[in-house]
Amino acid sequence: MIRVQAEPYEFEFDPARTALVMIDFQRDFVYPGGFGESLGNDTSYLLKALPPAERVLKACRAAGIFVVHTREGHRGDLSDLPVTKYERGKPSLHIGDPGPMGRLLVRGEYGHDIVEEVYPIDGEPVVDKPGKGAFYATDMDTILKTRGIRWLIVCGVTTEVCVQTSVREANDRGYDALVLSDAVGSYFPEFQRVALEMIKAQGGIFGWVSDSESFLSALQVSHPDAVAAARAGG
Ligand code: C5J
Repeated sequence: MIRVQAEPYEFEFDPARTALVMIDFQRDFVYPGGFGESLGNDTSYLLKALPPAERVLKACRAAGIFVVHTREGHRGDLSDLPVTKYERGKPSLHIGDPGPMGRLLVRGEYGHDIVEEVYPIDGEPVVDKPGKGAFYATDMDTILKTRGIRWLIVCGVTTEVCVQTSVREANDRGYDALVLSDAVGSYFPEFQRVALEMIKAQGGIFGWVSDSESFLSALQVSHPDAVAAARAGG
């Protein structure tokens, strides 16, 4: 078992039964010109989460920890897009409208795909989800249960929307989730802080919170080469 310094208390996991879940590191959220910016957000806030998430991803890959990625988005014909989500916020651009990175939040478009730094490799399932939660209308639970996964290490964007929704869903399905505070990002610094507080409050009502360095230090004890390579950028 690997023990990570975390709040509200130590997070203990078996790497053979753990998945790293990389949530929605899509150009549409992280870069200007995508869905996130169309809602009036400053996307630069999210970029801060990428280097820590990349180190964690590389270390997990090298340590043989299972990796799953998610993407939020919709079918090209928008048949899985609720009218409520389409209309919400009265944005100047809607989901499905053309933007500089393709149609906003539509599967198969350049903007919908995952940024290069944390791009999936062979053997890492990509779960396409129409909603905020990674488990709603997806095969995420089947993928994890088939491998006997119990513990989740969570990185991604945005902290108070798709990350928190997915952690709540995971909690209800019997997973223990550890969220890495510097490897998740929000457009709103205050929401980032409060969303993490919510997860770990009441004795870890939804899960645990730590940071990428604490996670890597814990992994280093059993997998020194994997962590050294990730820290060196390998
Ligand atoms: C949002 C997400 N913020 N991936 N999606 O709309 O958090």
